[in-house]
Amino acid sequence: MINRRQLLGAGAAGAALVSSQAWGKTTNMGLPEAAQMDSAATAITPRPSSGPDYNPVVTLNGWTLPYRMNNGVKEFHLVAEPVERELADGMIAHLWGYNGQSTGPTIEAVEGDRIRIYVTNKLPEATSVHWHGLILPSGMDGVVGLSHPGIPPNKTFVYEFDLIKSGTFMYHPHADEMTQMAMGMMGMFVVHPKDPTFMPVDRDFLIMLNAFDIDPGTYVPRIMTMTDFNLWTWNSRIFPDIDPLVVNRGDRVRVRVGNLTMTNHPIHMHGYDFKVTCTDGGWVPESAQWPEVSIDIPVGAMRAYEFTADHLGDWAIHCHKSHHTMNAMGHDVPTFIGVNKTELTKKIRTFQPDYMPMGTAGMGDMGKMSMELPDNTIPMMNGWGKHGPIEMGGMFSVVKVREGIGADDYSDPGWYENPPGEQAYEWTGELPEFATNNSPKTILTPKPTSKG
Ligand SMILES: [Cu+2]
Repeated sequence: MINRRQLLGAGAAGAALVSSQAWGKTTNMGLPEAAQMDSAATAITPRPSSGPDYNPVVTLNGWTLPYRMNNGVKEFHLVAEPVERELADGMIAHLWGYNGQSTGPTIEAVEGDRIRIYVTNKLPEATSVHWHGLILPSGMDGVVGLSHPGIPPNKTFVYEFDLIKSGTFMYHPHADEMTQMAMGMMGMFVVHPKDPTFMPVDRDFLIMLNAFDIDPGTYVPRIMTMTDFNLWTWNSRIFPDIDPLVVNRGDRVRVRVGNLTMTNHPIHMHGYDFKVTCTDGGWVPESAQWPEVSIDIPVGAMRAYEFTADHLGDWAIHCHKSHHTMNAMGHDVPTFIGVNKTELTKKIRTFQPDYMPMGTAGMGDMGKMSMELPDNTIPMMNGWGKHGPIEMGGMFSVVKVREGIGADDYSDPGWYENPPGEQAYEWTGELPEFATNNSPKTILTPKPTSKG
């Protein structure tokens, strides 16, 4: 059976083959084939075999849109359409997206490219595509009524412009925006620097922050919700089914995070400090890069940060708003901490035998419970780690730094095995031998602080 990685690889190889053939001179080619993706697995794009060299990004639980060359122009075909997206194993959402998925595929190209993007509208209403952050002619900017008329259902419009700067950008409709974005229409747009030696990294991860309000047992997001969403997602995926960020020790790593939700998200990564190196406005010069361990991603913005992966381990990466690491929760539940519900529980169980009292000792127990759930939903927090329930959902994943991970290997290496003496332990009255002897332990050396 061909897996998705091979399929995508074949697609990209096909595109390269097309570009090297004589019909590059043809000026009257038909629409490029619209690639479709039927899976929410992370698809790894191979490094380009022709044209300018770059290190493709890794869109967690996403993929990159294939292209073809037509007379020196890089051509893409986006199809705006209703899609079924697996937000987590066993939970499907009926969304609007692009080419079979929401979020849409990542568009990758190179600074200096001329690109032509065909946008076919298979939605029941008009749409458009705004290229957030890109510098382009006014009429290509995708604001319905202002830049050009809306793309009617069953029509295809063509956007064409030069990519004059590198960086991380986004795309989304600028037509009935509230509905179309609440339904999941968005994607990332990466323009690689023409000079492959400009700020190179070994691993380049991409996360689009998005959010949905889908009642348990239903499939379609509530589009009128303004702030009280119940599913906080990365690339339309919730923990524990967001793929880990797999990294080889010593790798230079970039994480690009775009935010098209209705609120800000402070993204916090454990185990490291990092430098903010890019916004959707452009690259941050080295002298102006600042250190962080959490980076707030404002609404309608992108932040990229970089670090060198020299600390082995399993490191949490998550939104620091604690409600954003929960799945499908209601917010109108009273607090029961310190309340003895024993008598009440007995009474309720006379007519509702499955009733469970919630939250009398906090909510941590929810991670261990297996309650009967409505159709098409998943527990609030059900990620399990090596040492028990992680008690997280939503916007959470794990940066897994290991020794000896191959350059193109992003497969999950499993849980980190803490070396002896490097895991918190229960006090039993005296220190264990590893704490009292002088055997070597991991010594963390502070980095020299930069002057100024
Ligand atoms: Cu958040």
